[in-house]
Amino acid sequence: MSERFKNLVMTRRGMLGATATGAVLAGTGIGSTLMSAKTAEAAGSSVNLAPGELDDYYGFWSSGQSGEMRIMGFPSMRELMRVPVFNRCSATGWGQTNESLKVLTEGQLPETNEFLAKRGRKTYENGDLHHPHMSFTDGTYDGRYLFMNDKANTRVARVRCDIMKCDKMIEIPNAGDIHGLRPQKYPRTGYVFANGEHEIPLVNDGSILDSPEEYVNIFTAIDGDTMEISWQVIVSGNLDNVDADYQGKYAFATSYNSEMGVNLAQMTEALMDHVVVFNIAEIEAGVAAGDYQELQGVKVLDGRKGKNKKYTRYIPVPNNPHGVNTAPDKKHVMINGKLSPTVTIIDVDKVAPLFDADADERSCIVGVPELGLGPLHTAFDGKGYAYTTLFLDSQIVKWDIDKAIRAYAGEDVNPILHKTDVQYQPGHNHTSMGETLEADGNWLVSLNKFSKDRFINVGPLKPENEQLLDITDPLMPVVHDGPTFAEPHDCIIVRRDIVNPVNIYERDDPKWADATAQAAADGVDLDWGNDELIRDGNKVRVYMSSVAPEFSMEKFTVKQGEEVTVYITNMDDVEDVTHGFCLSNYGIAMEISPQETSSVTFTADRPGVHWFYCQWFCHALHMEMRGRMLVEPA
Ligand code: K7E
Ligand code: CUA
Ligand code: CA
Repeated sequence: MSERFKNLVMTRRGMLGATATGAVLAGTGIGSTLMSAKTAEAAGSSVNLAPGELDDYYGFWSSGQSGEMRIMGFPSMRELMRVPVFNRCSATGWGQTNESLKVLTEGQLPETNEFLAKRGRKTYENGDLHHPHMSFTDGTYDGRYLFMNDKANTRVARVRCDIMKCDKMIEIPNAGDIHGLRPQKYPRTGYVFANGEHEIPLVNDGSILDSPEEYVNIFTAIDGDTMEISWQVIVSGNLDNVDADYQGKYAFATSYNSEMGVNLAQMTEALMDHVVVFNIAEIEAGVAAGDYQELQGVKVLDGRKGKNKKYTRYIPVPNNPHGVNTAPDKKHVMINGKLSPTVTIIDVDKVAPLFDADADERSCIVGVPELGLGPLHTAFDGKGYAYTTLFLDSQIVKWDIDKAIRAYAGEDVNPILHKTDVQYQPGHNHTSMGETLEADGNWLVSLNKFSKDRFINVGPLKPENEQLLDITDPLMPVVHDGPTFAEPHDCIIVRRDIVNPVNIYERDDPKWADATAQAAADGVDLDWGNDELIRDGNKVRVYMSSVAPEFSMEKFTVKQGEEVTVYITNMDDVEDVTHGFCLSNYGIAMEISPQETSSVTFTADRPGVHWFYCQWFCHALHMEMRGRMLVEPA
């Protein structure tokens, strides 16, 4: 791009930005157009990366009801990768390969397996991924794992950051529909906390419908290292979002349905709902002392209101609260009011006294700034400021935490610094490194639920809109719009030096340990890529390898009705040479990345010649990379 054209583009971008914030700036006496144009230009130099330039951050994005996790380059907002998790993936074979089916099914509940088997399925085919979060050590990201929830089918999954693939998934028993999810920040993860959002009878066997007093909600702590459930706590009211402190003592979860209503009118009846505080040390002591019942193999403690005040406390807050966000000052936890135009500030240092017998639960509240309509989530810059999404006002409001606390104490100060219009109806927002002690105050992304008129029309279903705000500028100009498909709820923005994935698989990766063991039993060494067809009763195991642009087997023959497993090892150890295996008219395809082994099992119930071909463009002779499976009629 020529300098002249670049300036032209930047100026135009700046003008548009100024229009968006114009209403807010009116009367401030700031030369808004000039100012925004200037900052947009400065920010533009890193948002609009030149070809070949790399981003400073990784963005890990939820995809909501698409069920996958997405990796973004940030701040360019370029989508780099889609990592299938709760969904099925036509490209990689997630949900179809033996390696992925193992991950998808090994943590499923027995009753789920039974239920799905009746439908001829092995696992759920949809998911609703809301909250991706990285593992922590000492209050900041450590680059080991990403954890995420599935609201649709009550699951929690883990992605390995070295290969960016899901390696564990568990279905959470007893709970209804996991929503809020956050890892323990200190001393390390440790626990992954997961909220059951939708209340269900504790023993949900179909005998109870209209006795809501027998419904419960369940808070779950998962061991992030083993992905086994450590304990669960029964609570009063439902659970929405959760966050942990920086002390390793507490977790805080919002409840919008403290009423335990089953319809809208009932769920919004009370003016105050609550935040549940979980006392981790007391719960661990309760587990050690045997103060639990065992349900579906899990230790479940009773933390309902008035039952055992050691485990939980209930802090009344207005009103159907939603997001919970712990500030990097290690001290303040923000509860976003949703139906209340306020954020409630909890001081972590004032939480311990709540567990005394007759403490006033609201004594830990040190601020309740009124920010605007529909506060949902708050992000931080590490400099004492907070940034809250206002869903109804379609704005990001920047406010001063200290001033909000002083105002609550009676001082005449206004904590609000600036509001930037976003397009439209923001849910989550997130700042670079913002949920860690290393919050750097460079960028904020606003995940907007509606894009309306921001893009050319694609029909009745519109994309969502994600906007990037430069928060080094006090006016927080919007410097980028980006459409996304259904429906990123949440994201994290991680400095790139923290994330170091490999380029090529190690041959001893545990991902295909089952294949290695089966091959060894069949006298095949996968590392050497030898070809073999083993017939074992009604089962056939086909071992082959691939080196661009050929499969090691030109053809193989099986009989109709046989159960066939094809194992393929990609012997290429060249970066970026991924092969595929697509078996035509069998509905089968999978990814085989450099030095990876992938396998798939199917019944050869369709006679004839079926070409298998490489579906990942790998070589000038990629089209020629194919072979035949002959299925002889029975
Ligand atoms: Cu959409 Cu975090 Cu599921 Cu808020 S949640 S917006
Ligand atoms: Cu191998 Cu295309
Ligand atoms: Ca309510």
